[in-house]
Amino acid sequence: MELKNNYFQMRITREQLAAYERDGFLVLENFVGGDDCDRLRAHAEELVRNFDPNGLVSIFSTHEQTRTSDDYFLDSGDKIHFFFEENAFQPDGTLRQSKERSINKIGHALHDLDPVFDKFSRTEEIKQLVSDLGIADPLLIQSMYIFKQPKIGGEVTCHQDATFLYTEPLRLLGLWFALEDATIENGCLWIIPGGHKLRLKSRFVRDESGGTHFEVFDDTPWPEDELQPLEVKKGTLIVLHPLLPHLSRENRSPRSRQAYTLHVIDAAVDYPEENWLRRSPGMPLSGF
Ligand SMILES: O=C(O)CCC(=O)C(=O)O
Repeated sequence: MELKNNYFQMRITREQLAAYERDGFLVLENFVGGDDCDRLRAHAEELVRNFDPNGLVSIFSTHEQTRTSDDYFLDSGDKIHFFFEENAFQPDGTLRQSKERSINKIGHALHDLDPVFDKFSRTEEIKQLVSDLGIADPLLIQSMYIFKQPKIGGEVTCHQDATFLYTEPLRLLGLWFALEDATIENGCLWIIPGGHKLRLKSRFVRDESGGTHFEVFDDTPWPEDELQPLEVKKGTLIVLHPLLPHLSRENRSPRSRQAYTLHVIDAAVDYPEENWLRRSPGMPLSGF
């Protein structure tokens, strides 16, 4: 990746650090160059082009759908798996449109298994930022490429990232890279400023029988009237505190809203076994 600035210039300021602590998020414009965004998009498109959906499409059209698709999801912590938009299928289980327009996201180990994603994810600028935000010994735990497809891009309901990736104590960062302009129309992120001061509402955990469930600590509704849209330009990085409530709405517009997300934890904290996302012993986590 071309480095537009050296990493000393990319360090966040004291004011930005204070804003992150106060608001639970940070918007860093032009963090990534436009060409790098385009290269990542072209590469994701190539991955989808080379992906054979036949086995999976048939899975989605059988009674086994829930169990098998859950297994495919739960196995994806150390793989590159492709997940469909909920509205991608017709009642007979076939795709309504091309597979390129049907994939919701790719996850969850792109950064370790794909050289292009590895290079995008492991830069001096990201390393420095993560260190500035208090992660002393970083491990890249999860990556997702999110398409938010035109017309059928699904909603992501309000959540805290720590629900899905929990550490004890909580030391986790969510990095959300806009690969295209994100607007209200095409399904940008919405956040509750300061909402990271709310407690963790739930944890998504594996149960002993092999499935998953939500452990709920607080079932009061989110103060959704406090939600604010983050409309950002391509190349912007949004940093999310693990307790910050956020969501994205459906995309009914004719434009996609592609984004790449990376989650980083600190090697010094405990990553409980019951977290849904797991690595096989042959694929340990690594840093930058
Ligand atoms: O990009 C989106 O639409 C939502 C992503 C998100 O909320 C997440 O990765 O936690």
